[in-house]
Amino acid sequence: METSLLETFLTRARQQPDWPVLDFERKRFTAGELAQRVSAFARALVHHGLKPGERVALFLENSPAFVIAYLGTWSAGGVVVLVNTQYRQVELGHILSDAEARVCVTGAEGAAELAPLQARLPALEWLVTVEPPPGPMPWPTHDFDALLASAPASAALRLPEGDALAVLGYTSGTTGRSKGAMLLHRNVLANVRAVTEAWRWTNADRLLLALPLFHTHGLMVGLHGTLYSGGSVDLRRRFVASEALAALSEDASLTMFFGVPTMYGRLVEEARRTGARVRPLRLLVSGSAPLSPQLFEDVAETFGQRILERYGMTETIMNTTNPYEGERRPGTVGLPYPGQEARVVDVRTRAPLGAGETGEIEVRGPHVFAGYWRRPDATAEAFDAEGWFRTGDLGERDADGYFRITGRARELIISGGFNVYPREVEEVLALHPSVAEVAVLGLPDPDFGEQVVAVIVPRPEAPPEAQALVDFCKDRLASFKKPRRVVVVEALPRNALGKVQKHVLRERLQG
Ligand code: MLC
Ligand code: AMP
Repeated sequence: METSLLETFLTRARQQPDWPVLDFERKRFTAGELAQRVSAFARALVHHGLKPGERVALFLENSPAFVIAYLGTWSAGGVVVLVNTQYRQVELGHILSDAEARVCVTGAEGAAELAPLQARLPALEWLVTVEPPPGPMPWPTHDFDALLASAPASAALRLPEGDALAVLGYTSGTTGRSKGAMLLHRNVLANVRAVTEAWRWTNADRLLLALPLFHTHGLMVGLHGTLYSGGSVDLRRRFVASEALAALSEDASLTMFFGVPTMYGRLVEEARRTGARVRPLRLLVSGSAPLSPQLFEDVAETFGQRILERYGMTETIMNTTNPYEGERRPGTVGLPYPGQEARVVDVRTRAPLGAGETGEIEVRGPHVFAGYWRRPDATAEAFDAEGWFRTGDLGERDADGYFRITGRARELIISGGFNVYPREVEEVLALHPSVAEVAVLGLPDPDFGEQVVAVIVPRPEAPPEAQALVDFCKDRLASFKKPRRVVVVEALPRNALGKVQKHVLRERLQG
């Protein structure tokens, strides 16, 4: 029995080297070609001194290079650190220094973003770039293709053990400082088995994948499932509704599409505008953010298909899913995957609740991560003595076992499937000279589901200019975290303890 997804992929690549696993921008990679490059990348890492367990950050757009660097890092015994390409100085500096990444694989823009951070990243030793860097870099820098071409012909590569660390996925806590969720090879393997089994994913499947590979949905569902099942993937650099719709209408080989609700909303709009007809696929999956029953119906009407909604998170990969066979209920996230558990507990007493009662969702099983990187305090808080993980999501289970997510125990805005922690944006805005006080919250948005809104109390001597505040955020944080709306008030509503009452602000702003 294999102990890692890497082993499954390499074994199949040996047996079926001509398996056409990956298409990207009119270039096709067979499994044999991909495996050969994965091995070359791993040999190059080892040659340059990477030791087992050391971290390699991928700050990279979707491309074959991402897949090669990802699997190649595993093959060298390394640990992949995933970094959203929109991240800027604040997030990037924190993640790369916290993970003590030794190597970073990136593009030209990424290299430009990294360069000023040299003093903060003493562990970072060298870069691999998939495009020429914008100028001289403060680290030794290797071109990706040249690195593969010059890899030594042999190196002792060992397959990872199941208990070895595979990925650090950074996810924010309520403090605004993101934490690295430690996923082991056995977590990854257990979940991809469960997902492919639940969705009847086989080597006859071909997935259109336009989700970013630096997050769970695109990577650990889309790519992992493809590699595990022996199917194939049509990988896109990014999601463009017109292009995705054209592929879904014209390419008869596609059998699946996975997306966040924002993508489905845009696809429906595009289909209505152009009258394009999507071919019936075997499976449409939505997740990462709530899919409204209205959008579920719109997709059913436009595409003739009932979306399968599922629920996951960085720490646990996939938790629950609507059934492949059986009823897919709009507004629910279905039932636990095979071999995994989920329950709802009272937020205060932590006692398990019965059907129809609302509390916090907890999950347990072989898919659940091993804890937060170098944060035993946060890890201890996140688990109970019996190994149940507190998701921070509020919900209920109905009499048939279907889970419904009704809210969040933690303060979190999900905009177009990307997470924004209000505290992180508040900390940046509080540094602006015209801001005396600030509260950030999420309000409904027709395209992104939720939007970031900043409520500001200005300093008397420095009246704020909304655009300047937005730009201030954009210079420091990922652009999707910037406020879409800035509201100026004289005072923030506070309770007797002085805590900002965001629910009062929300009511006022929506009213
Ligand atoms: C982009 N922008 C966003 C945004 N995405 N703003 C708010 N929310 C978002 N989600 C902003 C950019 O910062 C930019 O602003 C402008 O929109 C245009 O950028 P773009 O790159 O052209 O955007 P677009 O291609 O339209 O992106 C929309 C999107 C993207 C839906 C394709 O957001 C996306 O790929 N979302 C998927 C996220 C995802 O994979 N989540 C999974 C997490 S895993 P400006 O001002 O700079 O021009 C997880 C677990 C699980 O949650 O269960 O799956
Ligand atoms: P992340 O930390 O980026 O992995 O985001 C995980 C969070 O996304 C979960 O804790 C949920 O709040 C949310 N999420 C994922 N899937 C769904 C879904 N189908 N419906 C509602 N929220 C979801």
